[in-house]
Amino acid sequence: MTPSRLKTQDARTFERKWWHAATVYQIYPRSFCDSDGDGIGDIPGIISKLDYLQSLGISIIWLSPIFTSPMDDNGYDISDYRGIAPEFGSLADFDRLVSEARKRGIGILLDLVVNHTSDEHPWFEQARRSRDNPYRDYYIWRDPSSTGGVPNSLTSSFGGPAWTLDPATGQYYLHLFSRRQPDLNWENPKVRAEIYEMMNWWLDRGIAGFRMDVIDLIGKQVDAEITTDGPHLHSYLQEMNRETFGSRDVLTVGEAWSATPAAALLYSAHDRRELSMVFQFEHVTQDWDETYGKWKAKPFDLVGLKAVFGKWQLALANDGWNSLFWGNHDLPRAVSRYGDAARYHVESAKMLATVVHLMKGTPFVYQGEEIGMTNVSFSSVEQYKDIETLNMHRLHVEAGMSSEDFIRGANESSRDNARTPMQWSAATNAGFTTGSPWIELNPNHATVNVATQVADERSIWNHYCKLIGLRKQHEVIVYGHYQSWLDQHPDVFIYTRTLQQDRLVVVANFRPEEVTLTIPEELRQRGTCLISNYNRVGAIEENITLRPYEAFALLTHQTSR
Ligand code: TEU
Repeated sequence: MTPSRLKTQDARTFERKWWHAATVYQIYPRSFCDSDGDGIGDIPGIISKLDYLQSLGISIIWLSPIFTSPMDDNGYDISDYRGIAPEFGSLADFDRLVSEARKRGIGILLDLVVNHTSDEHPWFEQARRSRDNPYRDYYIWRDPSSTGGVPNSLTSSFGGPAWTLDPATGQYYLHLFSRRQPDLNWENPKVRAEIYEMMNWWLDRGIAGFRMDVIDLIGKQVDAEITTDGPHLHSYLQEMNRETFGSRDVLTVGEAWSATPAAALLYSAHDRRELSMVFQFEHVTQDWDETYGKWKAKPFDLVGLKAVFGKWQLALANDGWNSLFWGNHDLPRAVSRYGDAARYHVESAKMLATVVHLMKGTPFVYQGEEIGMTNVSFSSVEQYKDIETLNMHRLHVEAGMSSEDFIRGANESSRDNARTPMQWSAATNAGFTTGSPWIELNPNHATVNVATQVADERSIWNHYCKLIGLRKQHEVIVYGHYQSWLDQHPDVFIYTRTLQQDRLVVVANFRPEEVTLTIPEELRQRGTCLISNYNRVGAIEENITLRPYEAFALLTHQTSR
């Protein structure tokens, strides 16, 4: 069954890649497993959980940054690209992680944060010494405006201007994130050469590829106030591909908040020689407010959400590749956001997993999602640790909002929702640490934890195992053509995947109540029920009643249809 190219019902043939049938698991090292009792997760802790990850069935770990860092942004501010942060372990620990993971058929994806460094990186420490320092041009400096203020109106993602004055040299430097994350100057060929050399150094250690932080920003044109999709972006990525991973069989995932389907094809089309895929957020931002973004979400709109998923599935049907996910370390917990964690925790978590895992693309599971971990319910700002949340709290309170109102919103949208410690068991601190955790645990670890779910055949965890396994068994899940049905239905998501004689029908109810609907004639069929979060068996009839958050997938072989 494995010719290297596969004719699908989509117009073009796909060259098979090892990561097409793989599932990625994202680890946020600080919050995953602490082996030495300092309250912070570490690499030996991750190694101790590799058997667990192997039993889940994943093939790749995306490790959020583990490099030396003052941790202003939990490691997304790197001060030594070749060093491991001491709280996470040593380079020897990292090498052991790569080899132990490989023994279990798991590759390690490193988080490449090269839009910016830490202000403690030696390059920046040099650069700020004088205007004629050889490292000055590694960063982006501008004179004050004619009125003595910031050079222009670019703002930081974490609030406030993107410029900070360096008093010693009298110029401003650019930082699209915190002032402790100065942006590198990608227009400087020396910067690019240093980065490529560093990437090759890690590739030579046997990693499986890179997730590339905010890669859509590296082509920026500061004076024109263009940050995303700058004119040199794709030529830099083609150069990077040539100079580093292009000759190696690795996976590269670019984080691109700005990506449209057309842009995604520029990054990931087969002949472009750039990246394997982008991680784009249109489904995530679909219900964000135009002005206040995630801090003010609009009511959930399934019709809009289905349209976004469908648009991406079709746009990359013949070339390029999709990443599939609900959450990551920057986003709230999926079951809290899209499901009903209070009344239908298990049902809604399984439904959400079913919907994204059976689409075309590579699924990403964010740590704890496989047991349905939920958002926090913090009541004071001191419980929050995330720089973005703390900055936004200060700015909103300065603008007149009460701290309580802000926290109510943050409990739904803060990045810390995803960063509470992994819930391994019902033991003290959920088995995450024997010390005092760097951020409070979610008290529901008494009931929501790995130990309980691994032992329970009907758990969310076992549902994820099944979905990850199905992708390895059924080519229709990997390569089948996507088509959506009943696009205007406000409660139910139905799509089919078709490959040669096989057709998979996926049906999901997004509501906490029963929904009855009439199934289009073409979809009425008998088949094998591959997965279900209730006890659905193998038939879809004219009238069907879906239970709250019910989801199932039926596979039919054409001759039996
Ligand atoms: O995120 C990019 C980014 O744009 C986010 O900060 C986003 O604005 C925010 O999370 C929305 O709430 C990447 C990393 O994933 C993030 O953790 C880092 O803080 C950021 O880059 C800077 O490196």
